[in-house]
Amino acid sequence: MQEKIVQIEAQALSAINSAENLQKLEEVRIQYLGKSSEFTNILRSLGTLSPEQRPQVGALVNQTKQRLEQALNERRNSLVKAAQQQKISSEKIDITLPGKGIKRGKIHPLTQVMNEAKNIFICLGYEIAEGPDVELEYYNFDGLNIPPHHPSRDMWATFFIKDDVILRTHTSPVQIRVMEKRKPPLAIIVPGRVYRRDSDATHSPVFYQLEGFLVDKNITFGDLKGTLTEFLRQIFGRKRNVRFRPSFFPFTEPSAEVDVECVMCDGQGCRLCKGTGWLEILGSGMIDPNVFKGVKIDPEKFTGFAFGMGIERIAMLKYGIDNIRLFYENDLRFLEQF
Ligand code: FA5
Repeated sequence: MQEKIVQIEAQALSAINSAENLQKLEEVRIQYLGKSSEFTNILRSLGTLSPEQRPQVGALVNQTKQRLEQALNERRNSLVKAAQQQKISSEKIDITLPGKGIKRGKIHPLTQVMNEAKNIFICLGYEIAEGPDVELEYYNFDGLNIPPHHPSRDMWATFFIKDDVILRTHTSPVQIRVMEKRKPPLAIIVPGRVYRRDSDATHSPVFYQLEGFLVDKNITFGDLKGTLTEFLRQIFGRKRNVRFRPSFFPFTEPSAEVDVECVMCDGQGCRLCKGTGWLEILGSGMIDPNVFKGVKIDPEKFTGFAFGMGIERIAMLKYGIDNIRLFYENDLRFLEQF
């Protein structure tokens, strides 16, 4: 009996030491110390031994069992450690690898151009005023000498919200809002978003305008021409040709549109300028006496000029961009160039 126990212990120890993972080790434990193992059978059969043998064999069985349990524990610990070690080395992160850089944001090209335009006028002594995007029909049209049902309303393809409330089609309504409250001398610019039912390579349904107006005694068309020419020279450089072309706006008389030589084709004619060699960027004129009368400013005493320019058009000309939609698609490959 004793010999058998010694033999089982030797076999069990070798099985324990060669178990290569925790599952195998558990199988070894069940095989040698489990309920139906040879060892348990020996314990069960102790009763059949003589009274002299029983304590000796019993003690041997207990000591062997303790040694095997200790061997199992040691092997278990070393297998757990090895598994941890392997996990650590397989999940190792190389902290010396270069990380993903955080991209720096940039100011949108339209904001850049708007800021540049605003700064030029601020340096000329103008102050900034603002008005609402959702505007009363009165300020967008009637106050600007455009009565209801007058055909000139067709110049602005309007988005209506309800009968007398619209999305403003230009920044000119702010002229009326300011002149209702304040009296000349006035030198004001109005940056803002405007809306029209309009869409092609040079027209967007939402776009930015910068309005400006100067009202004082003895303001002439010469002041208008001088101011806008200086502005355009600062924006486009002294060499690019600019032309003033007679035009019509119900709120100015006389009126002029200002074109800048197309930068894509240098005036030769291309898709962007529709073959004309020129791109229209602003409307302007001397404020109509009817507008002054509506805001209780005496047109006999005061005169003034006003202008409204499209910021997208200026940006397209400055950077040689032939489609207005590029400004609104949020494509980083485009935006990162500015
Ligand atoms: C006006 O909006 C007048 N309020 C301008 C004005 C102000 C005239 C004060 C006289 C006195 P117009 O509709 O032409 O005018 O628009 C002015 C400029 O906005 C155009 O020259 C053009 O540069 C730009 N623009 C017009 N429609 C669009 C559009 N759909 N998308 C982008 N830019 C546009």
